[in-house]
Amino acid sequence: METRPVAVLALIVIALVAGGIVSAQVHEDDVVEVRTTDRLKFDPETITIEAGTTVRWVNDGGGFHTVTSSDSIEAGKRDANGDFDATLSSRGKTYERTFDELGEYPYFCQPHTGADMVGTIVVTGEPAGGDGGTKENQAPVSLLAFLFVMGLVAALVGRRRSG
Ligand SMILES: [Cu+2]
Repeated sequence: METRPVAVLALIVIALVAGGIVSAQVHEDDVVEVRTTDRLKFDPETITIEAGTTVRWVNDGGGFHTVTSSDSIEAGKRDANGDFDATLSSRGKTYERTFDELGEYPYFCQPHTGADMVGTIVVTGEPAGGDGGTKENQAPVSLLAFLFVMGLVAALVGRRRSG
C-alpha cells in the first residue's frame, strides 16, 4: 500500500529529469561549428541544421579566408549575393550567423574559389519564432513527457485496482 505513492513520485521525478535532458540537448545544439582547414576546405563542407541554429565558422588552419554567400557554388557561378560576407583573416578568427529561414545557403571563400573552397548550410525543421522561440519549444517537451508518464501511472493504478 505504501509503495504506490513512492512509485508515483519516482515516475514524476523521472519525467521531469527526462524533460530536462531533452531541453538541454536542444540548447546545446543551438551552435554548430564549421572549420577552415589548411587543405583549403570548409569542414564539414555541407551541414544540415534546424532553423534557429547558429553556425560558427572558425579559422582553424590559418590563412586568409572569407565566408561569402552565393546563389550557387558551381564553378563559374560563385558571386557574392549580399546575404552574408565575412572575413576570417587569420587563425582563431570566427564568424557567427543564425539561420532562421528554411532553405539552402551555398557559400564560398573568395581567395580560394580556385581550390573549390565551398560549403552549404541546409536549414530544415520549424522556423524559430524570434528570440523567445527556443524557450517556447522546450516547454511542451517536458510537459508531454510528464503527461505521458502520468498516463502510464494512471493505467497501472487502474489495472491494479481492477485486478
Ligand atoms: Cu579560403
